[in-house]
Amino acid sequence: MRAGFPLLIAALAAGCRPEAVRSPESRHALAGRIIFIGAAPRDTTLLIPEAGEVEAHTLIVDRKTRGVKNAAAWIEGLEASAPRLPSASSPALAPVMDQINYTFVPHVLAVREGEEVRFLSSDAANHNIHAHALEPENQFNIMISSAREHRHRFNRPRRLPAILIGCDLHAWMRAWIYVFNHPWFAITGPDGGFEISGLPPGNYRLGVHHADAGLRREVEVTIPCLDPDGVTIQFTDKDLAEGPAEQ
Ligand SMILES: [Cu+2]
Repeated sequence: MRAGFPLLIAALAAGCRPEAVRSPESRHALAGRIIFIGAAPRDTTLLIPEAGEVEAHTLIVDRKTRGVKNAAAWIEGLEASAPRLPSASSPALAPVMDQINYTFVPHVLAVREGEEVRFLSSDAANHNIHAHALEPENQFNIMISSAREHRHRFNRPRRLPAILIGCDLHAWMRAWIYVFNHPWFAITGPDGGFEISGLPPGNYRLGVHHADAGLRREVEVTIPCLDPDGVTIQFTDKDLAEGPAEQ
């Protein structure tokens, strides 16, 4: 019973029952869901003359599940034991941010520090890619067309969780890139669900962030987690007060 009580408290705080302690070498997945209860923005699309109807960059809540998509979830406290990034990865496997119909696709991308990110354009129109960051090594501002691509390796932002990517030619075009110095992260799908795999047993902090809405939370989690639904992080309209995470 040495560590049983604190483990139990940490697990219950995140809505997750602790499982009997497994061997330190075992690896586990943490499932979770980010939901929003309250009045979310109603206008979730924009009508753009060049592009037609595009998704507005705002808090988008699934009506059925109340899930919040495009939020980042990550584990803190394991960075020191993170496996090294493979030095020679195929460009075909590199994370891609494309521009399709005047929209960055995906709207939110999460990568590892030092990993090569490919920026493409599938549009006939010219676009600009402007990375807004506090760190000079994470900044760039280039023109791009379907005839060329741009590659960049980001460092982990020191203060803010995500780097804002914009197109100066089309003000509604924006995206976010999260950069982590470990592999334990995920971006939520349309139902707000996420899964982070490969976690050794232990107590960690789970960070969650929605950049457009400025939602941010940290909770404690215990791995392994017996609950098949994992952790549920709930935000309400009171959490919207802080506004978007502009840089
Ligand atoms: Cu553009």
